[in-house]
Amino acid sequence: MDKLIITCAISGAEVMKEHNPAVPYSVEEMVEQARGAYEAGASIIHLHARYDDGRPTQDKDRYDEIIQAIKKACPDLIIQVSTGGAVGMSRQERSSVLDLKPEMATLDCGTLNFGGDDIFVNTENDIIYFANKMNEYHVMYEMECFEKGHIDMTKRLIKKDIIKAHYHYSFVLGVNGGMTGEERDFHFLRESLPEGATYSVAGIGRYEFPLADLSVKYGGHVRVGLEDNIYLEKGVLAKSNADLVRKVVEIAKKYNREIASPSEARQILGME
Ligand code: KMH
Ligand code: ZN
Repeated sequence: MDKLIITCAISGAEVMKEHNPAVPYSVEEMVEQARGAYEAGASIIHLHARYDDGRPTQDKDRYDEIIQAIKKACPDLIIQVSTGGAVGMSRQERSSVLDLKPEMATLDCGTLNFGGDDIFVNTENDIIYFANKMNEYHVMYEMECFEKGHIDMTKRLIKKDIIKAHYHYSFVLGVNGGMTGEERDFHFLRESLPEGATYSVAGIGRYEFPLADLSVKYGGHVRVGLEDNIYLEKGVLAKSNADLVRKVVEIAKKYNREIASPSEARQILGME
């Protein structure tokens, strides 16, 4: 089995300090949370930029400021920027961060309800647009799939040579409007992947650690972080993103799975 790649989604676009005071907004807070996650065992940071007042933004200058500051603190950490942004943002707004030619970015592979009246829109043409831009800029993409139809979409785009190897997926499960994160959902998705693909799981809310456990056990990778879940255990808020990463490291010990460094993560994902 490959070593375990832990991704930490430190900020998100929806979760606020009112939900958990550790959610970072300022550049300094982003660095503090990224460094803590890295020192705890994360090799990838999934990043949504925020303004100091907490508003999510896809402004590339703000991203640049945050990325440079994190790189200064943790030079080898892999920074995966979000091209999902926040619900309601346009394709152009979401993709402008790619002009920075980041090392890695998310590629959201389908539309879904996103709680209440919200819809997270990713049409086929959106996906093609993002994939083409990432191919042009040599950005490694992680394909976010919120349900099985999204994997099927990637397979169609692989056949058309729009999505290119190495195929790395993230199953984001438990969104209110997407697929749940029960054990059978996990097996259905991983058995549906194309040959040679790697995958990570991101369980939302109560699904975070049960899914992490399954993925560690079956050779997948894991994403945790305040974007996805604010609790260390039922009723106990995580004090930091690092708290959540440390819990995955404990799960890995249970299965004798070693943790990948950023450089090992790059090798596993075919990035170098
Ligand atoms: N904030 C969600 C609407 C991604 O980062 O690529 C979308 C999201 C996915 O978080
Ligand atoms: Zn995200």
